[in-house]
Amino acid sequence: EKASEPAASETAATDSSKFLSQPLVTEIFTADPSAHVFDGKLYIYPSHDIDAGIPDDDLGNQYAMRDYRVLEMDKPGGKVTIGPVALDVDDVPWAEKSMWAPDAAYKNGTYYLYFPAKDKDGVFHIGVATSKDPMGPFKADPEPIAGSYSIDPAVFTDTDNESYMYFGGIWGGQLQRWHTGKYDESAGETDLKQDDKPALMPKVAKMSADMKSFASPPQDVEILDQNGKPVLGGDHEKRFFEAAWMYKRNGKYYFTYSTGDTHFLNYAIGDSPMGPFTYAGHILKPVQGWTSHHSIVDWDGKTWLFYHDTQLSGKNHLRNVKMTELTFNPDGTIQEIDPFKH
Ligand code: FUB
Repeated sequence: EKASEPAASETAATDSSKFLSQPLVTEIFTADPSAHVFDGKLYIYPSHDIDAGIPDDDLGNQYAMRDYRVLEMDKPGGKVTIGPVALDVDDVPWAEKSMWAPDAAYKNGTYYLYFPAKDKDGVFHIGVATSKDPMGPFKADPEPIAGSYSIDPAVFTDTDNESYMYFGGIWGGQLQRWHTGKYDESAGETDLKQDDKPALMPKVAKMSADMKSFASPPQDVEILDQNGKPVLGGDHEKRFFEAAWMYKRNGKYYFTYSTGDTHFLNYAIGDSPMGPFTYAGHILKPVQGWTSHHSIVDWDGKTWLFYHDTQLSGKNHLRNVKMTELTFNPDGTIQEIDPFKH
């Protein structure tokens, strides 16, 4: 009888939940994890998901977040500390609601929190708030960053100390409404519906030395296919949707993003932080839940992917952040992760 029992390792292999990364915190719902290493410690700047009782729609009104809380970790696999409220929408003079995916940066003794929110007219802009402590509390500037719009700011500081903000998101993120450079509500609620034309591209702007304004107007982040042609609007498995993140490795710039309605995390590689970038593949297959949003950071000798899914709630708008190791092939390409096997 003993011989017919499966070995312990075989039993484990059939139970995929044993291989899932586990939520980093369970006390609150968190999403869109932007991870940074400051002074050797890891800080995560996530969205703080709440249930506001708003039904799901394609504009994401169910993502009705109102504040931010920072997570801190001493070592991979170590205890995760949940900070107090770092910034509340009531303390942002220009913002009314929808405190979506934030990011943070550090320069010259100051920590900067960047966040998208809707103003009183329901239009997304990007705000900035500062603190002397990476956990906050942060004090918001009275106005959004001049010339900013749409969602999902990601600020990358290069080895020459220049910083860049990547941003944008279509559908509920409103990027399609800025296709002329001015807000145009008639552009609708999804994309420009031009499947055989270049897709709407994310934006990048160099930051001024004060880290609170753009040094130059935002420009397109060009994502090209293997033939050097822009990825098309109809190519939903490749085109940019939201969740920009820049990661630099061996002198190459990896522009990474979510494909939204096809639920992949993708990457495209370039030689400059301003692009262009050539599409290179998927990083993460679809997770449980509609959205996928991530960051990539080197820490403790490894490269980590921070991402989220809905393991704790089973609901799209109540997410939990996770981390898992990212592995590169010798040619610099990324080994695609199946979230149900990690
Ligand atoms: O968390 C709200 C929105 O959902 C984010 O801004 C998007 O990237 C998506 O994750």
